[in-house]
Amino acid sequence: MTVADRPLVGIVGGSRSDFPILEKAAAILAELGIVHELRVVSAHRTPDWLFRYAETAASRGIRVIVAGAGGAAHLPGMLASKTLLPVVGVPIPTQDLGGLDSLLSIVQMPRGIPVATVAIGNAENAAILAAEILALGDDGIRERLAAHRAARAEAVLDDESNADGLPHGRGG
Ligand code: RP5
Repeated sequence: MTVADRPLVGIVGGSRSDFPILEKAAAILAELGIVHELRVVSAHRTPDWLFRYAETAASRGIRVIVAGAGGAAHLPGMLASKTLLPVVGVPIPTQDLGGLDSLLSIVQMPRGIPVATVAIGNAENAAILAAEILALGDDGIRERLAAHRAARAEAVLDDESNADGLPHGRGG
């Protein structure tokens, strides 16, 4: 594996059942041309693997970790406690409590060990935030992010409901 092939973002889920949500983060990173990996790392079933993943991530070239977990979701916080890399937490929706349990478990980190937490199930925003962090030191990613955002704005402005000729701030 060359340096260019090494993942910059590590996406991890507490269970393979989290992948349908986390694959949305992977899709955004792919759109932005950011190399990433997607792995299962369970805090309560494989704590030793969690520690090893966190302790080796930076030396493998990972720059941001996106961690999704559901229920008593301690994976993002535990990863954050074992690495200085920024960790973005994705609360996974749950059957019994709708993901409020995941959200509160991830967002309510005690002081000193932050986890940047996105909305329940919103893995897309986790990927965009990871890209924004990487863009601080990478002009190519910054330009692709700007284009990505502009394309989303265009999609709203081009919606057929806006086709009545009213000026909408795009020089019209
Ligand atoms: C957590 O428990 C995972 O993050 C997942 O969201 C939840 C349920 O896991 P499974 O029972 O589907 O493996 O560890």
